[in-house]
Amino acid sequence: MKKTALITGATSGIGRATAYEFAKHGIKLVLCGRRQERLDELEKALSKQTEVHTLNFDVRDKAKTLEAIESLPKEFQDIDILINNAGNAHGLDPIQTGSLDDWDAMMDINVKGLLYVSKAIIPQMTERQSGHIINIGSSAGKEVYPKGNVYCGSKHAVLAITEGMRIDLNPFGIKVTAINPGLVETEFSKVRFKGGKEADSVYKGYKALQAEDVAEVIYFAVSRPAHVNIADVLMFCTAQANSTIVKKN
Ligand code: NDP
Ligand code: 8X3
Repeated sequence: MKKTALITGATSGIGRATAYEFAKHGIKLVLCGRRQERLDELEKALSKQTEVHTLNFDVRDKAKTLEAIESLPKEFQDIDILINNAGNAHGLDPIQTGSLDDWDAMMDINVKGLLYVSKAIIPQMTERQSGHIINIGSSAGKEVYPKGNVYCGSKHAVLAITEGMRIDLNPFGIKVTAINPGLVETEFSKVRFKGGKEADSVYKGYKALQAEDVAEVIYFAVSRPAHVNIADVLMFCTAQANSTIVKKN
């Protein structure tokens, strides 16, 4: 039987590439995001390969998140694979000058949003005693870099929550995976720098990971045999050694 995946943050970057990768393999898709026109484009493009349903909600809004997931039509209700991917960095500032709004955005989206979506889906997985949750963390969840403070904090939280999920969901046979990429060339830096020109140089002078590189690893994780769980992946582009060392031309 075809599996169904729900992907948050499917309108861009890693989430979008994962939607394309999963569609190639015939996985049914529930694609989530806030930009309706992009959801419509995705539905149109991927419906040729698989069944697609889209949901428009902001993961910061607890009630809307639960309501949207509850509203799924019967044929999309049983989620086998949850990709908790929606998230971003907002700002890159030392702690003493950081913006409270940026801090709220990162904790509310990257941490609390992930929890709201998980809360809406985990009970059906425990009921069926099966499922796979993949949380998109970051190398920023494994180390801290200058001015990364709260973003790194949010991704350290994602990793801790992932490990907690793996423990608590162990009796139910549910797989839990963290995929932690380094620099990936997406809209991430545009969002981090609010469209400012600092974003232009982030991926210059070396070949960063592409969203498709991460999507392939995500598909690898979901396509392992039943007894195999890829628990934790840290992936960098070849030019990157850690959060602060990148070999540029
Ligand atoms: P993008 O900016 O390209 O994509 C972010 C996605 O998240 C968009 O689809 C966006 O959709 C969605 N999103 C953002 N805020 C909200 C919200 N409040 N409610 C619902 N959806 C939201 O970035 P990436 O693809 O790079 O990022 C995806 C994940 O990967 C994030 O968790 C990020 O932290 C992580 N990551 C990224 C790395 C990178 O270098 N790019 C490296 C390591 C991890 P919409 O605006 O339509 O709602
Ligand atoms: C995104 C990678 O290095 O910008 O999580 O934090 S980094």
